[in-house]
Amino acid sequence: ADPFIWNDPFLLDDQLSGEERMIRDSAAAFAESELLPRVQDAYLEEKTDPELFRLMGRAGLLGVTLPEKYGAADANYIAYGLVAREVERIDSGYRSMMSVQSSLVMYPIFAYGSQEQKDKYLPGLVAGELIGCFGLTEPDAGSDPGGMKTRAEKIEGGYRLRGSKMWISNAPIADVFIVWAKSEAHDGKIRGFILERGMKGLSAPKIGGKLSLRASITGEIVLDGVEVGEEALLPGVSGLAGPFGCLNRARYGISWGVLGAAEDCWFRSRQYGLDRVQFGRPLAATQLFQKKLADMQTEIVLGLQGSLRVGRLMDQHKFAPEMISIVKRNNCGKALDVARQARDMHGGNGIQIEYHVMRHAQNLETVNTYEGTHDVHALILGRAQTGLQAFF
Ligand code: TGC
Ligand code: FAD
Repeated sequence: ADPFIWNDPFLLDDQLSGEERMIRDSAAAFAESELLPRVQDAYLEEKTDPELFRLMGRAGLLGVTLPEKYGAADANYIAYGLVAREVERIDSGYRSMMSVQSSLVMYPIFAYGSQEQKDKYLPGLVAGELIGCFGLTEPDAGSDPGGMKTRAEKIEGGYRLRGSKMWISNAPIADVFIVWAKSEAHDGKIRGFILERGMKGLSAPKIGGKLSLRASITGEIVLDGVEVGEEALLPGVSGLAGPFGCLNRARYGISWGVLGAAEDCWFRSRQYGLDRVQFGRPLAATQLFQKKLADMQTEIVLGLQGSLRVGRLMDQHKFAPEMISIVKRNNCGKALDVARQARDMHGGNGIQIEYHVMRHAQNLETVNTYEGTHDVHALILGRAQTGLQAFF
C-alpha cells in the first residue's frame, strides 16, 4: 500500500491540474510573505490597509476567473477556491476583502454590466487600484433581503436612491459601490446600481467595536438622495436573482476559505501537542488529544472533497445553488468547531494572539453568519427536498 499522507489524506494534490497547483502555490507564497506578517497588528488594532488590495492585485489574486482582457488570470473556479483557502489560512478578514472584490463586485459588473461599465471598472478592480463593496443587507433586512427598504426613484435621465445598508465589507474604503435597491421604474423589482465614492449624499461610516473579522473593515452605506445617471444601472439582471448570482460564487469560495482557516488550526494544534509536555509526555500522546486531531482531519478532508466536486461542476456549468448551500453550511460549521477545539487544545496560550487559533475562531463566527447563516442554508436545503417553505 502507498504511505498515508496525514495532511493530505485523500491526495487532493493529485486531483489538481498543474495550473491549479501553480496558482495555489503563488497564493500561498503571497499569503505567507505579505499577509502573515501583518495580521496580528491589523487584528489587534482593527486596521485594514487599503494597500493590500493593490498587493493582491499585483499578485494576480483578484477576479481570477475573469478574462485576460481585463488583466485577470482567466482561471477556473477550482483556482478561485484554492486562492480563498490560502488567503483564509492567514485570516478570514483578508479572504473577505478578496472575495467581496472578486465575486460580489467584479462578477456582477462582468455578468450584468454594459460593455462601458466593464471597460470602466474591471481593469482597476482586477489591479486592486479600485476597491469595491456590495450593499445588500440592511438594518431591517438581513436573512430576508427581499424585505429591503432602499428605493430608486425615477428622475429625469436617471435615478435617486434613498436608504441604508448595514454590515458592508470594505465600504468605508470603497471607490465602487454595488448597491441593490427596489426600483420604481421597474415595477418595484430589485435592481443593481454602480455608485462611486464622492457622490453627493453617499457616505459609508465605519462600524467599530467588532470582536470578529477585525482585519477587514466593515461599514454602513447611507444613501441620502444620491442621484445617478442611467449609466449607473446594471442593465442585465432584475430581481433577487441578481444578488444571488453573485452570492453563489462568494459562498462557494467561502466553502474553500474556511477550510484554510481550519487547516491552520489543525496543523498548529498538532504541533502544539507534539511540543507541549504534561504528566511527563507530549499532549499529543494522549487519547483525547488524538481523537480531536482525528476529528479535525476527517471533517477537513471530507469538506475539501465536497468543495472540489462542487467547483468542478461549476466549471462544467452543471451546478445548482443548493449544492453550494451544502458546502457553505457544512464547511463553515465544521471549521468553527475545529477552531474552537484548537483554542481548547492550546490551553491558556490558546487565548493569545501569537497562537492564532482564537482569532480564527472569532472570525469564523462571522463567516458562519454572513452570506446566509448556517440555519438559513438548512432552510434552503429543507425546502429543496420537501418542497415546503419553512422561512415563515
Ligand atoms: P426565493 O423565493 O427563494 O428566491 C427569489 C428569487 O431569487 C432566485 N434565487 C436565486 N438565484 C440564483 N441563485 C440563488 N442562490 C438563488 N436563490 C434564490 C430565485 O430563483 C427567485 O427568482 P425569481 O426570478 O423567481 O424571482 O427568495 P426568498 O425571498 O424566499 O429568499 C429566501 C432565502 C433565505 C433563500 C434568501 O433570501 C437567502 O439566501 N438569505 C440569506 C441572505 C444572504 O445571504 N445575504 C448575504 C449578504 S452579502 C454578504 O453577506 C457578504 S459578506 C462577504 C464577505 O465579507 O466575504
Ligand atoms: P438575522 O437575519 O436577523 O438573523 C438572526 C438569527 O435568526 C440567525 O441565527 C438566523 O439564522 C436566524 N433566522 C433568520 N431567519 C430565520 C428563519 N426564517 N427561521 C429560523 N431562523 C431564522 N452583507 C452585505 O450585503 N454585504 C457585505 O459585504 C456584508 N459583509 C458582512 C460583514 C460582516 C462582518 C458581517 C457580520 C455581516 C456582513 N453582511 C454583509 C451581512 C450578513 O450577510 C448578514 O449579517 C446575514 O445575512 C444575517 O443577517 P442578520 O445579521 O440581519 O441576521
